Amino acid sequence: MRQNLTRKIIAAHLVAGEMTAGSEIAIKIDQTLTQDATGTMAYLQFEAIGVPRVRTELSVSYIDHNTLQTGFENADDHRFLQTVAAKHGVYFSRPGNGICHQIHLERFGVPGKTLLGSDSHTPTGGGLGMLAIGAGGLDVAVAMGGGPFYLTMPQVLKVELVNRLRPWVSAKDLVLEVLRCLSVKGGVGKVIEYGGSGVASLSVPERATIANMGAELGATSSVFPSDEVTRTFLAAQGREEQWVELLPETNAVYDEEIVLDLDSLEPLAATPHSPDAVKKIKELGEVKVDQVAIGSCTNSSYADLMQVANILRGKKVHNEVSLVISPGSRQVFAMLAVNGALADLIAAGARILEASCGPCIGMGQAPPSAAVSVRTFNRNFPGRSGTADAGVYLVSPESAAAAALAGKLVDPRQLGDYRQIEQPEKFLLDDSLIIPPAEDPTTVAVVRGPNIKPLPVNTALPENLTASVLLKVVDNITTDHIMPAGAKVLPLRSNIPAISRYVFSALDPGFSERAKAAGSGIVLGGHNYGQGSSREHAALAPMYLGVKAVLAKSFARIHRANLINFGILPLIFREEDDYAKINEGDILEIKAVAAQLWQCDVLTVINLGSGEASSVLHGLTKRQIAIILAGGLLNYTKQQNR
Ligand code: MIC
Ligand code: SF4
Repeated sequence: MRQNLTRKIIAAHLVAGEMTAGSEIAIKIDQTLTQDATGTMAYLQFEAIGVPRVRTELSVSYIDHNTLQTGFENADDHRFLQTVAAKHGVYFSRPGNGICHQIHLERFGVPGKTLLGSDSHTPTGGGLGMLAIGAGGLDVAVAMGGGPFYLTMPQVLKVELVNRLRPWVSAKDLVLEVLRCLSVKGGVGKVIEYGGSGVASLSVPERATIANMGAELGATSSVFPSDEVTRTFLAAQGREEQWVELLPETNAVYDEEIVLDLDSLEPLAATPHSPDAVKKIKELGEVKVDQVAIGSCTNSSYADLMQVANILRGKKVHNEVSLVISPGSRQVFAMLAVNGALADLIAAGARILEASCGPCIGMGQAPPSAAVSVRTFNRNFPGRSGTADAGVYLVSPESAAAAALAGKLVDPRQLGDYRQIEQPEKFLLDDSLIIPPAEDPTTVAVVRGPNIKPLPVNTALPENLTASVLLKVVDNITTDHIMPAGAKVLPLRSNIPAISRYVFSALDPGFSERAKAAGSGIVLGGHNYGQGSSREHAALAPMYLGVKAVLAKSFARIHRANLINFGILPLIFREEDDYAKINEGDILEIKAVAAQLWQCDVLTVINLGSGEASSVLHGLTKRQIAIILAGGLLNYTKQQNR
C-alpha cells in the first residue's frame, strides 16, 4: 500500500501493535511539551515514576496559562516548574515568553518528529509536518520517562486543498469550513492529513492555525507535508538545518478523502456555543459586538497581528467595543514593537495583554453580561469566557479587526483593498527566556509551595460495583463543564482537594458535596462526553470525589484516555436507548467487574430501582484493563518498572 504521510511517520515510530485502523499501537515519542495548568501534575507524576532525567530528545515546560498571579499559587507553581525542569532535563520557557504551541512551532518543532503535549492543541505542530498529539499529563510524564505512547491506530482522512484563498479569506475560515462539514465529532479516531496543490499557498503559521483547530474536530492530530514553505519558515527561524522534506508517497492511499476548493471560501464565524456551528458572516444579520479578543494559539502569529495592525492603522476602535490583543509569543510581540505596528494597535485603542493564553482560558477579560464577544480563538463553549450568558463567535483576525471597528459583525471584504502580509525573511531571535536544564542536577532543589498538594491515588475497583448515578448529562459535554478553568479555578490546578469543589459546578453546584457524601458514584453522559481540553483534572478531580465509572453514548479521545489513566471505567451503552432508562439517583450495580472486564467486551449493568439490565461495552485493551484494575496508570507503570 502506498503510504500517506501520517502512516509514514507512525511507521518510523512504531514500537508495538499493528497499523490497522482501530487497533491499539504504541509509538516512540521524540519531544514533549507541557504547560503550567497541566504541568504541575505531569511533573509530580514524572517524579513519582522515578526516572531521574527525561529520556526524550527534547522536553519543554511552558508557562502560559496561569499568568495572572492573583495570589501566590501561580507564582509558586512557576517556581516549582522551573526547578523541577532544571533538575530533570527539561527546557523551561518563562512566563512572558508566550503560548506553548506558538513557541514550539517557532523554536523547537521538527518535521517528521513525534510530539506529545499535555494540551489538546498540541497538534498545532502538524503545521510543520510533525505528528503532534495532545494527551493527559500522565501520558506525557510516561513519555518523558522513555515509555511509548499508546493510541488507537487512526484512520487517515485526506483534505485535498485546491486553488488558493481569496483576499480577506484566511486559514481560520478554511478550518471553520472543515468544522462545518465534519462537526466536532467528525475527526474522532482520525488524523486529518492536508494535501493537494493548495497547500503550497499556505504559510507555516497558516497551516498551524488549521492543524490547531483539528482539536475541535476531535481528531487525533492534523498534519501537513514538510515542503519548501516549511524550509523557508525554519530558515527564517534560524533552524534550516532541522528541515527535512516529508511528503506522502505518490498515489498514497487514504481511508477517506474530501476536496476543499479554497477559492470558494468566504469569511465564516462559529456561532455560540460550538466551534462547528459555522455560518457565513454575511448571512448572520445584525450582530452587535461588545468585545473583540485577538490572540490564542490559533491566531496570534506575526502575520495575523500585522494584518490586524494594517486594518486598524489610523482608525479607532468602536466606542462600545473593548478590543484586547494578546500576542502569541514574545517573538511576535517584540517584532510588532520594533516595526511600529504595536504603536498602531495602541493608537487605535486596543488593550494590549501579555503574550499568554489570557482570555482564551478565561484568565481575565470576561465580557459583560449577555455580551457578544468576537474572538480569534478556537473554543466558544458556554461559560469558558468567564461570563455564563455571553455569546462567543470564533472568527479570523481579519473579521475580528473589522468587527472592532464597526461595532458589529461585518464581512471583512467591506474593508476594501487587501494587503497580503509576507512572512518575514528573518524572525527576531532571542531565546533568553528559555532556560536550558541544569548540567548538574544535584545542584537544584525542587521548590514546592503550600498549594502544591500530593497526588491523590485511586482505590482499587470493588469486586462488585454498586453506586448511585450522581449526575445525568446531555451530548457534547465539554471538559469546561466537568472541570471549569478561569481565573478563580485555574490557580487550584496543583491542589486536587481544593479544585474538586468545582467539578460540574456550572451544571450542578451541589455535585461535589453530593459525590463526596456518597463515597462512590457513576456519571451518565451522552455523545462525545469530555470533548475539548486535555486537562486530566476532569478525570482526577471526579476520581478524588469517588466517581468510579462514566456510562456514556460515546467519549472524546483524550478524556477517555484520562479516565482510564486514573482508574475510572469508561463504559458505552450498547443500545443508546438504554440511556433514557437510567435517571439521576438510580442505584446501579455491576457484578464481578474484573471478571466481566477480562471475559469479553460486554458488561451487564443492573438498575437496582427498576430491575432492568443494560449491556455496556468497555472497548478496553488488556493493557487498559490492567491499568484500571491497578487503580490507574501511575500504579501500573510503577508495577512494570519494578
Ligand atoms: C484549553 O484550551 O482548554 C486548555 C486550557 O489549553 C486545555 C488544557 C488545560 O485545561 O490546562 C487544553 O486544551 O488541553
Ligand atoms: Fe491556551 Fe487557549 Fe490555546 Fe488552550 S486553546 S493552549 S488556553 S491559547
